[in-house]
Amino acid sequence: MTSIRMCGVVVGLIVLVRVGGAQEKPGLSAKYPGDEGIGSDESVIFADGFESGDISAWNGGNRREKEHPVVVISDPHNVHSGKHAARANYIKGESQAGGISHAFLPGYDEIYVRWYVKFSPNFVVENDLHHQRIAGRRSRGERKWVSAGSRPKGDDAFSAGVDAYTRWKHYPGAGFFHFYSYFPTMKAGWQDKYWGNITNPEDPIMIAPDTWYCVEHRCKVNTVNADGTYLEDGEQELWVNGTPQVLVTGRVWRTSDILLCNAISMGFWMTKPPEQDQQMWVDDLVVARPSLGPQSPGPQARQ
Ligand SMILES: [Ca+2]
Repeated sequence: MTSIRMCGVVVGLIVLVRVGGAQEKPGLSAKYPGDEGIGSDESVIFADGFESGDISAWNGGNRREKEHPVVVISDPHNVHSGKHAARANYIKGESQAGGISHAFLPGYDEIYVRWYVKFSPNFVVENDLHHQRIAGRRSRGERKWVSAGSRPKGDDAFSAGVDAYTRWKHYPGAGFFHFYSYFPTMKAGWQDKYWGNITNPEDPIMIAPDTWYCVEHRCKVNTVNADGTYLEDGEQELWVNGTPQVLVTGRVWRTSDILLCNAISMGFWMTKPPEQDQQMWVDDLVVARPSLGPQSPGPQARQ
C-alpha cells in the first residue's frame, strides 16, 4: 500500500467516526483558549505545556535519563502550542525505555488526562508502544508500580494504560490507540504470565504521520465499601480528537481503598526496538477532575 493510498484511508476513517459524535458537552478546555491559565483552575491537578523549557514540573523525573532522555524542544513545526514541547527520540535497533512521570498524593477516585501527541513521518510501532498511564498506587505506606508479567493483588497497584498499537505491523505506521491495563481480575496471556490486557476500539482512528492528535483518558476506580467488600463498577474511557473510542465498565481496579488514581506517566517503550531513527512529540498535557476536551483555539494553538 502506498503512503498516498494509506493517507486516503486514514482520512476517510476519521471523517466517518467523527460523524458518530464528539464529546457531549464542552470540557474544561473551553474556558481556557490555548490552555492559557488552565493550570490555575482549582479542578486541575497537573498541567504542563513544557513552556518552562524542561521537565522539572514532573516530580517522578525522567526514567533512564542517561540513555534515552525525554527532552524539551522548541522547533515550531513540532510544538503544538506555545514555544516548547517534549520529544522522545528513538534510535534504530536500541530498546527505548524512557519516560516521564508525576505523582499526586493521596489521589482521586476519578481523573481525566488530556494530551497532544505527534509521530514523525517515518514512525513505526513494532507492536505496542506503552504510551500513557494512569497509575493507582498506595495512598499511604510503600508505593509500587505494577510489574510486567504479574497480576496486581488489588491492594498494591493498578495501571490504566493507553498504547499505540499495530498488532505486529498489521496496521501501518503508529497504528491506533487502545487500552493496555493491569488489574486484579486480568487474564493471563503469553507463557501464562500477566501482560497488559488489551481493549481495542470498534472503529479505531488510525494515526496519520506528522499530525497532532488530542488524546483524553479517564479512569474511575471501583467502589470499596466500608466493610471491605467491593463492587465491579470501575471504568476506563478514551477519546481521540474528542471522538469516543473505548469505554470499559464493570472493571475491578482494586480490592482496597488504599489504592487511588495518583500518578501518571508518559512512556515511550516499544515491544521491539525500532528499525529506524524516529521521534514522538508530546505537548499540552492536563490532568483534571472534570473532563477536558480538545484545546480551544488560542492565539498560538495549532489545530
Ligand atoms: Ca507547549
